[in-house]
Amino acid sequence: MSTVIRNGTIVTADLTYKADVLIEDGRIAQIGQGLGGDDEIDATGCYVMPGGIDPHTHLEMPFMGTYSADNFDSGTQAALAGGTTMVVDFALPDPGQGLLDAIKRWDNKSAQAHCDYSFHMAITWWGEQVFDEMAQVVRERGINTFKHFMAYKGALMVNDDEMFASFRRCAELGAIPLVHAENGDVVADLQRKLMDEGNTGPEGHAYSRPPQVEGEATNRAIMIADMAGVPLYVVHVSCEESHEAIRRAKQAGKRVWGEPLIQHLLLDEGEYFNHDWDHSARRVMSPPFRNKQHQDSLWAGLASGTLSVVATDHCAFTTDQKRYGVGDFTKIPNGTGGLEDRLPLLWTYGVATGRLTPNEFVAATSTNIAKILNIYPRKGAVLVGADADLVVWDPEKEKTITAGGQVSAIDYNVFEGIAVKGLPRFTLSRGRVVVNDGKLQSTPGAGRFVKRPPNQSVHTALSTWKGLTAPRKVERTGIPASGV
Ligand code: DUC
Ligand code: ZN
Ligand code: ZN
Ligand code: ZN
Repeated sequence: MSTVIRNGTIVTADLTYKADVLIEDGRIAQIGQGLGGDDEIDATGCYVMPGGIDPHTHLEMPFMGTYSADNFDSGTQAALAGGTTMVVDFALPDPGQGLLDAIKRWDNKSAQAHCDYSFHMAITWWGEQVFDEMAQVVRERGINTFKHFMAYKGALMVNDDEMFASFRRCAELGAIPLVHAENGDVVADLQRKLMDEGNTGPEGHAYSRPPQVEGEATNRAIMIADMAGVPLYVVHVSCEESHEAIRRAKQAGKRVWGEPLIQHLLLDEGEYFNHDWDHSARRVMSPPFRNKQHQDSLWAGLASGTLSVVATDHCAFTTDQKRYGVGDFTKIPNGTGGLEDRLPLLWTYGVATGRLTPNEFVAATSTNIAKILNIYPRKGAVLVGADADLVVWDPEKEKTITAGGQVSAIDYNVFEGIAVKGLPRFTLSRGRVVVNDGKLQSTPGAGRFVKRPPNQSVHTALSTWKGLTAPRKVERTGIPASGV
């Protein structure tokens, strides 16, 4: 059985050209003119692009007393509906839980995935078991990225000594550390102060996480990574302070990548003020939305290449779940959705406005992260031999985003009422048509885990601090991890 995508214009991170794409056994078999196949997909007037890769999702995540509402079933369907054909979720160990046990839990959740997926491994504590199991995580499970939360004190947060230990271990294993960069100590202090003063509403969330807490943590993580001799990937860069730290590091030859979210590019802090409680609480995420100057900084970073990847941090909670925080903003589950809307929004407000070229769009939504995660060109490419994870993109197709029309399981959409022009006509997951003119026809369990081997070459230029081997243990200097 073969399928041919005919009459489209192929857009990759580098090239734009007219050609047909022949797919056999889930892979791209041939690219050329006048190709034929058993099935034919008409891409007249459309772009044929690598499907989106969202490197930052939290599906069915145990967090702040509940679980995020989109699981691998609804979440990956939402992804496909919006042209995203692979997600990377975060396997989170419970306090004191081993890494391999945590991955097993994520294996169970992800059995319902409709598209291909992978995991990042979160390091939430440090000890001999973590030290030892990191090697197995990389070598046996094919996970080459380790996430560190510098915020969520008393829950997911790691201290600097733990982070330095883990970064050095990453260096030994050829893995890449990721950071959620916010100063968790300062956030906890500001939260207490705001609550004491009676600022209990969702706007307190924004006040407790100013850009400085993010800028400080980003700088700190960059310096710690430099001393450990590892590259660094900074998730959800939301402000100029953090972007500036990344720019400066890159300019000094450090290998640091920054990931803005579609939410921070388009939504601003006004959402937390002069709105009703539900409206604002639904938009509580960390980091919070920022002002227009920060948004301009992020767009400039994407155009200039100082920021590399647009993600979502998709972590959706229902209005009822958000209401856990009535009377105490620190208990509002942090997170927003975006999986379904990332590509159409970035196209409409990035490409159609002239801020990004179509090629830059592909780089930011797919190819750059495939390279960073070491799965290129199997993913993120339109090349012979690559997986046929493709989106046939209709730049003329329009819709207005509404909660009523979405696949995500929650009862609202933070982009409600925003018009998009540019949507998938077809989405293909390893050669299968899973979205046909807006209609989902995917299968739970069809998605496969994608192994990601370590990429030693990104470490080779970073050997200044060689000889600092990772410690198997560190004394905890702060309060112990106590669960989510
Ligand atoms: N931020 C969120 O808003 N939700 C999930 C975790 C995170 O860091
Ligand atoms: Zn985060
Ligand atoms: Zn508003
Ligand atoms: Zn996240």
